[in-house]
Amino acid sequence: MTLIAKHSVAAILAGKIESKTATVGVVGLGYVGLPLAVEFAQAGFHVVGLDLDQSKVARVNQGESYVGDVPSSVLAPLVEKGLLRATTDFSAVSSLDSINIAVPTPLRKTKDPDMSYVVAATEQIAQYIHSGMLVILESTTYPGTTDELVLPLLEKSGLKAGQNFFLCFSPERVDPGNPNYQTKNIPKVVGGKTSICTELGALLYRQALEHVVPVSSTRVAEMVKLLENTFRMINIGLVNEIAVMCDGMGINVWEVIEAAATKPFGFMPFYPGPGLGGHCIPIDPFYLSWKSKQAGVEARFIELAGYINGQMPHFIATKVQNALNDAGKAVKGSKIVIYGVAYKRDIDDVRESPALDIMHLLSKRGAEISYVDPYVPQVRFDSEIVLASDDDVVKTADCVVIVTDHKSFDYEALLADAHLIVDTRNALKGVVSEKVYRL
Ligand code: SAJ
Repeated sequence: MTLIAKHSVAAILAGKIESKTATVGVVGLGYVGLPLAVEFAQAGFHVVGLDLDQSKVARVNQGESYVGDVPSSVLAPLVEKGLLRATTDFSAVSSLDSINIAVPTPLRKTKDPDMSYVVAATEQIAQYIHSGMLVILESTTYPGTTDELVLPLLEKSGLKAGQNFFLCFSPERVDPGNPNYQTKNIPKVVGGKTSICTELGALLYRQALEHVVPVSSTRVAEMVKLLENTFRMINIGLVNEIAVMCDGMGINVWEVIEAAATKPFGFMPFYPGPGLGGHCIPIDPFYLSWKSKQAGVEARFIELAGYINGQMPHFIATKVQNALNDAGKAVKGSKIVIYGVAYKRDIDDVRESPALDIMHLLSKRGAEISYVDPYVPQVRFDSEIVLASDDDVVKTADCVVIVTDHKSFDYEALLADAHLIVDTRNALKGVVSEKVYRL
């Protein structure tokens, strides 16, 4: 805190933060931004949420949540008390003392980072930024983004980072639907352009969150998140390769992993599956490999794991083909039901879901495809909208492929009704039956 005390502009902002008289902004009211805005409002700050989507803005101002982790019963009182409001009008930035940017950072088809959302939000902020503001980027991105992309755009205002405005990066670690860890109790890493920036970022988060982890720079903070999710992606790739090995050797990989997981140290179980879905794990590591290539370092683990994970839908399609062949049938003309299309169990998100790849591969081989998923009423598949079927479709199917093991599925009924099952998630753990094939 001594650094701040010596810096008049920083000291004024620190005083506003500590007295909760600071007005806090959040750009991007999605599964990251809305919970964060709510935490700041619950801490007593006046919060302004900014989003391009008028319907999101309207729903927030009506106290109606559209994010599973934020109950409307929590949101509505904050709106009613005037602690939280939303707008599409970025001129509101001129009245803010701090602003967190939580907008998407997708990949282009070429696996290059798409920074267009970050640039658009930053350019809007740059129009209204004023002396004494704290800007924190939260969107997952490559190391160097804050210093090389965001900082210059903001300094076009004539202000100087670290002198009359403050700039940090803080990775979002939101895990939608996680019953144990939510925004308030997930440790929050934050790194600033300067030490004073870091101290101010940490001070702001400490008003609302339980555990703050300051680091020495924005690049360290950016790299922390990429290490976390690259670690996950590569270990999933490893266990998928182990599964393919076990398949070739006639070994039950699920039993192997379960037994290995009894090791009380030095091992962490990951599980094979039909491929890698979601908007984090398949995406984030390629932000790292893209940037490291620029530094002249090949990210070989990432590329290899990406290849292996990307091959899993093909492996599953071939397993389905072989199972049908064992029953004297061809894929062509067979009725195949995909059981579960969300990218992981008990959620409704189908982004990057391997189920869509498997459906495409089997359809290309001439199968008649339908799907069952209580969380997903319809999907866009091969440029058509396909509606979910109900369970009855199982009885007349030639093969059912369990791709996402929702807990709500009745696996006993499935086992009774289906003629042939390919289980990619060990949902039928321990079941021994000629009609059950597993990864
Ligand atoms: N998957 C496997 N095998 C595994 C684990 C996951 O095949 O052992 C697959 C899933 O089926 C899914 C994909 O990988 O298709 C991603 O699954 P995920 O469990 O990693 O879930 P995500 O994508 O929601 O990841 C988020 C991440 N959270 C953040 O980035 C803040 C991740 O860091 C978390 O570790 C993860 O949630 C979590 O633990 O739930």
